[in-house]
Amino acid sequence: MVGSVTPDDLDLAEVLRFANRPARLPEGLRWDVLALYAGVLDGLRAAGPVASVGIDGWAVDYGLLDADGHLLGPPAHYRDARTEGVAARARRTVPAERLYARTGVQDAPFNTLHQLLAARDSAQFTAARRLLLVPDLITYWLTGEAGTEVTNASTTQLLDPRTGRWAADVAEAFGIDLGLFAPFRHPGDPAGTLLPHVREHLGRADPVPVTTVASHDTASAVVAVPARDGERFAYICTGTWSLVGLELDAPVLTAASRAANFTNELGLDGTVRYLRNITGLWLLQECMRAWAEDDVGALLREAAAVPGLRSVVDASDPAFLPPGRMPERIADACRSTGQPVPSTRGETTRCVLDSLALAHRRAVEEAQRLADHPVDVVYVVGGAARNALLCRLTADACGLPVVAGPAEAAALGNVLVQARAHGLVGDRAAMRGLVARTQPLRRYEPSGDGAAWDAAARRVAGRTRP
Ligand code: LRH
Repeated sequence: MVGSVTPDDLDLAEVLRFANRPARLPEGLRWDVLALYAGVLDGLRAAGPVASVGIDGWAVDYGLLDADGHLLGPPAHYRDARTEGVAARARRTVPAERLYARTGVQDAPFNTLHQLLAARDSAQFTAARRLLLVPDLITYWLTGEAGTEVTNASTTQLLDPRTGRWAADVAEAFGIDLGLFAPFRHPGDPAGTLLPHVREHLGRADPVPVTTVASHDTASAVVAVPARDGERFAYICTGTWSLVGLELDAPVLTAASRAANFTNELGLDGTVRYLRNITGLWLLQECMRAWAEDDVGALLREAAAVPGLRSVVDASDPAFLPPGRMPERIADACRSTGQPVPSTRGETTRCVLDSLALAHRRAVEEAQRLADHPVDVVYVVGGAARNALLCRLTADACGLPVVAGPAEAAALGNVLVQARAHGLVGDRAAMRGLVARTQPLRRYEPSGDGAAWDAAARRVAGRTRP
């Protein structure tokens, strides 16, 4: 994505899109990170003469480097089964209460901490001298400079969200050597310049700066939430996941917050992203893969034509985390909760969308209560901003207006942080104002039919915790 930023204008153009296809190797599900890097290089070439480059990506996963700085193998996918049962064992070393009080991170099987505990006896881990989170790994390959970007580091379950520094006592209790991590860098910091062979590939003679952005894609997306200054808002960052929550000044580390499985991740300028991970459009993506269907528009039309709220599943149930057999798994979940089993693609799609809207509502409600932070509006950014049915259902379920857009929020947030580092735009409020003035947004008012959603909520109640 190439962004053009002036104090009055913000424009984003897609120059190249490539697939991110993990592969199942005998040892497990792995990311094809070389293909991703090759895609990045192709994209940079297609982008032409840009003034700065910034890399963001999904959280928690990492590559391990040996003493020569060489990658020790493809990074494991956070949906890989290697972390099964690890969290429960980890709690015997550090009790859940203490771990949450120190790191504020949700109890999820894929947290970096659990991945490290699952991997630590492997030959690969024994040889590892450096750990780079995936966006930091791409940045390292582009610049030769290793760093640990702090918004993404906050998803490892090894960071203290109150200080933005490592929770050294937690790492020590688990025997994790924090020396594996490179020094911290913060959004806006320089991250080096493109290495000579990269510049040669791009046909650039001049040094091209790489700028640290909020490298966790969700942190970048929250930067581009077009909220007005002083507005009381919740956000839903949509895509494979739905990340539903609030922007706060300080983490919420209470027992009630832990029980509700909210996470405290760091955002731009020391803000806290207080949110819940919901198994977002992954549910639909996996159904589409099973049906060999790539026309989401057709499915949404079929879903709009069938009755709503017939069957709902718990979209934050980690049972939906692994890939495979998604339509059947959704049908099983409906059957086991005594609800009608969706039998057509339209019914299954409708079940997914209703379930997501319901999970959005629950997270918006609980976040407000747990953080004592009421909101008046919900911003939907990311891919689902283009999904009118899901936005409408979310507004109805939450009983709040939804403002949808931009769909490419993570890319816009990435570009805005680079632009700020280069003196082109002001503070967070100015960035958001620029998004609001320049990007197409659509507002959905709630229909007021709260009772039907209340009844549906009761059907999946009590099934949120892993
Ligand atoms: C979204 C995301 C999310 C994480 C998950 C692993 O892409 O970064 O915020 O929880 O991937």
